[in-house]
Amino acid sequence: MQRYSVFAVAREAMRHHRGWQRAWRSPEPRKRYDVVIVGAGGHGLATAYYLGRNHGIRNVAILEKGWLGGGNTGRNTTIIRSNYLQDASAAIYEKSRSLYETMSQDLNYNVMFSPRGVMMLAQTEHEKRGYLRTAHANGRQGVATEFIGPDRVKQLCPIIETRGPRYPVLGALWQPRAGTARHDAVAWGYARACSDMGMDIIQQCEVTGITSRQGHVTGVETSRGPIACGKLGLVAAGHSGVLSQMAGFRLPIESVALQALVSEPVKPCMDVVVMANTVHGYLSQSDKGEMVIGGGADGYNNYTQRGSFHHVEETVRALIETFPMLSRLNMLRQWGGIVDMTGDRSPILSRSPLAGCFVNCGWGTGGFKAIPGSGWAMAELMARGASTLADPFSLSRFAEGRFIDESVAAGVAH
Ligand code: FAD
Ligand code: PYC
Repeated sequence: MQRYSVFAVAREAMRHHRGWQRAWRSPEPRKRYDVVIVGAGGHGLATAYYLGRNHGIRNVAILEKGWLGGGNTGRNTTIIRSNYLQDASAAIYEKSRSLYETMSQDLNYNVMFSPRGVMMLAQTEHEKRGYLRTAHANGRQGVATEFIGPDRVKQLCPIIETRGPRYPVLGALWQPRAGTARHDAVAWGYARACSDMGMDIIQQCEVTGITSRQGHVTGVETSRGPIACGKLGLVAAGHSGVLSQMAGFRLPIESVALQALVSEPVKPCMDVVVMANTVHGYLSQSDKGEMVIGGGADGYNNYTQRGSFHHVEETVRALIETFPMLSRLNMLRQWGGIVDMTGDRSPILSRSPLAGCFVNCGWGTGGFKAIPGSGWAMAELMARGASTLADPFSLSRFAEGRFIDESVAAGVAH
């Protein structure tokens, strides 16, 4: 793999940038792989990467029906944090956040991780008590968060109206090393590293069927022909239910649209991320100057990657009360993705009823932050059959009633 560095940029500048290699190969699919991963989003690519890097399993194909990173990985609002309540969640999200800290160096690819700090506003007494509880839990879990008062909120983010008429800001749960990263770059960085390890990323290759013999997976049918495999990982976010049906089992997942929008670019006015969950809105400023805005998920199941119009209005209306300056901005564009929701708002990282077939899904509205941690844990599960980080998130928890309730920490109304 050609290394990216300041010297490489200087060298290429001298020869009119004619020497850059393609970041990843586009091979024809082979007949068989040790492992096939369905879905070249962040989680599928990270799973493949850690299978190769941590476990030496490199005869791997990642199959993608569209283009890599074109699902939720390239559609999210890039918030990274680990301020969850339950121990199992704090462990995997904090592992993930810490992997983000060194991801650019690990992958030799600038993912623009920006630990600018994330605050979750408390705008009711109930919410304040909830975040105080999370701050205490995080203290015991080794996750650095604190509850801050309204004056500190205003100091960190001057454009907030803390004395709003309906929902004054009573404080916030503050995680200073949380932040954002460039979402496409995360997918591209993993893809480049996977390709460099000899793995095949096959785009425009839709999985249409899953084959098995005597209860064990044997391969997949695809739009580019059959591909045999020893192990199969289903990592398809909002389409996980469709794939599990092909494998002959059902998942406790609902697919709904979540959308986001950005304003016209403005001068720097906000260098933290703010989530205002009582009013259902969140806000940050991109490096290009756009205000990045999101709200709650649509209230009905569907597979359209658009989102409904009334949600845009609701989100902006809610946020204007806390951020009055937004009312003067023109909105530039809006988009949506299909998120995969479980009942307890925690992911599923698990073996499945079909031997050799594993599932990684249920990240819902909050899986961008989890990409490296999830890939690390899923790779361990697929390679070794067990993983300390993944095991609490097995499918069996739904049968056992052992829910990992993160409906508050999920941070987005649903
Ligand atoms: P995806 O990136 O969706 O990848 C799955 C891939 O599987 C897709 O590329 C799809 O084409 C492919 N696929 C599906 N079916 C098949 C098939 N049959 N054959 C082959 N390929 C198939 N999370 C955060 O942590 N922070 C945020 O700020 C945040 N904001 C969000 C905002 C929005 C608007 C949305 C929609 C989501 C947001 N999320 C956020 C959630 C986050 O984006 C997802 O949880 C995460 O990206 C899921 O990654 P993934 O790799 O599992 O899925
Ligand atoms: O999980 O932090 C999050 C998030 C923010 C916006 C959407 N999801």
